[in-house]
Amino acid sequence: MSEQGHSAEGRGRDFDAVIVGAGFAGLYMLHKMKSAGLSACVFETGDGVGGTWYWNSYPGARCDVPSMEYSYQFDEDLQQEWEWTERYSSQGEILSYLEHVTDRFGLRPHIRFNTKVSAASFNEESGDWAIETDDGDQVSSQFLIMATGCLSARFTPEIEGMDSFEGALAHTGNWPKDGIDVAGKRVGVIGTGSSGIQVAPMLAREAGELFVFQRSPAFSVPSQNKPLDAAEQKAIKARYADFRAEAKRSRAGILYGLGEGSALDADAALLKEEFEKRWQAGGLGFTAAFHDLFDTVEANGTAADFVRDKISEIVKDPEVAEALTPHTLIGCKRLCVDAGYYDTFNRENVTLVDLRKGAIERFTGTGIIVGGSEVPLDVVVLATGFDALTGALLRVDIKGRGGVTLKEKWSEGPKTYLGHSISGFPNLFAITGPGSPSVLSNLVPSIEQDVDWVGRCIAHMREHGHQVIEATPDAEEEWVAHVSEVAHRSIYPLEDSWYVGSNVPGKPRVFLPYIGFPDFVERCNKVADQGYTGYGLS
Ligand code: N01
Repeated sequence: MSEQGHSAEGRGRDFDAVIVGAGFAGLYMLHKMKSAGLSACVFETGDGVGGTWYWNSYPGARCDVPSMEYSYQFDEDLQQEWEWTERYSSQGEILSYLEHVTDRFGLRPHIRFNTKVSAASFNEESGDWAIETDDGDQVSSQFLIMATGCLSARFTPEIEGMDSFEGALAHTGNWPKDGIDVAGKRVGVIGTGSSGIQVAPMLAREAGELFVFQRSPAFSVPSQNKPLDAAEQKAIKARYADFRAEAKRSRAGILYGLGEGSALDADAALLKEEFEKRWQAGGLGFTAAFHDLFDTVEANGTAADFVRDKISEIVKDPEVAEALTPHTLIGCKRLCVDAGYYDTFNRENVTLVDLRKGAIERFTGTGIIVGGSEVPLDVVVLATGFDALTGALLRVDIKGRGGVTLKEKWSEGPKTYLGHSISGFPNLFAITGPGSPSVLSNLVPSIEQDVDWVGRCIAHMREHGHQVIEATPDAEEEWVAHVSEVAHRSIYPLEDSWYVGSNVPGKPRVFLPYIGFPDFVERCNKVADQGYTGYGLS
């Protein structure tokens, strides 16, 4: 490692900062550390950069935040020069962008690929972290920065006989780099969240037969993706700073154009007109049609009813349409964005397997047994999601003060201060961790917000000769209570979803993200401006 031994403090440690993960967060964090003259190293499990966009290379993988917003803004030249080709970028284009960023800022030599961080423990005497990798290496660092992503720890359900399946089996979150040949084959997809909804229409075009195994139907709205208009791109770039600033003032940090009216004040004609406008415009702005769709069950129901009607219009077989129709709140389990998902079920080679009528019993060597009979399959795609927000952090054996593990500390749910700091775990930062806006915001600006905050904090420590920073237990308790209180002002926590951890058996039910990007930024800035209130510095 080129930076080894160049600690600014000369205290004999290997690095000032070890960063885990080379996705959007890890790359920018590395750039920040390098720019500040610190020695830093990124450890990355994969053999390339990209994080989420490296692993989720399944057919149809695409972002559902517009390209002009789902990109870095820390470097004006970068954002002016990069040309996005579509309104919503494909996985491949985002990966090319991140590779470009890596080389443009000279980051590659400071990334150790094919190396998984397995454990980290805080040394109370030296104030450093000892970090172990799965190849048996150990390095020391003052700061440990977990840039491990919100949706990176794959969730694979335990289904009897899965290992004995003789066909091809892949999780969407770990798609084989040379793809899977599905042409003319019998293909099964388990799961109908965002990943399943994106992959199914693509597989249906190639497969001989596609079987979609659905346990819970999901709400999805069309993306209406299209090539990005050159004039539109130019106009945004002409005022990019203002455009970004405007986005940051919105609830999710995305320019959805939140409707000013209440759904409860609108009559049937206005509801239909507004929702239809949003449906035609495409994307997640659908649930911003009225300002109160996440405030009350009644308001939310107006949007849910509209999509239910759409499903029955699109899907020709009424029985299949009914099986695809969720009778839940909309958007409280992450809203999906698709390219022809419901219409896929009008194809002759596509079958919906409704698991509410008969659960998956087990795999055989040649298929899946459902409700007593076998669905023969050549390929099975697990679109079964992630152990969101906490999974990637807890899968590393992290030990803080007194040898207390993060797993022990979070046994009843995650506790953080501002989403990135954890009492008892000094000098550790989690980028877009639980208790931050993260998955309820545009993740790239949220990442930049956290990285900038951590960068400023470390600079403050250097300036004032501090070696160790740690959130106080009181500040953490208050933050956890605040995150929960804000969440419970909305109807989000009412629904089962990965937002509350209910998709992973045994995971404590806690609403994980913080609702409200502008409020979060204000609070974080205030803490820094006031000299890091809620922290102990020594
Ligand atoms: O995961 P999910 P995902 N038997 O948890 C089912 C982001 N993302 O990977 O609902 C049968 O949403 C499970 O069923 P149920 C986005 O934030 C973004 O799709 O628990 N089924 C569910 O249907 C998204 O929300 C993009 O009853 C089983 C599915 O698997 C997040 O990632 C694209 C099962 C999991 O859905 C996660 O999405 C992709 C079992 N034993 C992902 N276990 C875009 O930017 C689980 N399921 C567009």
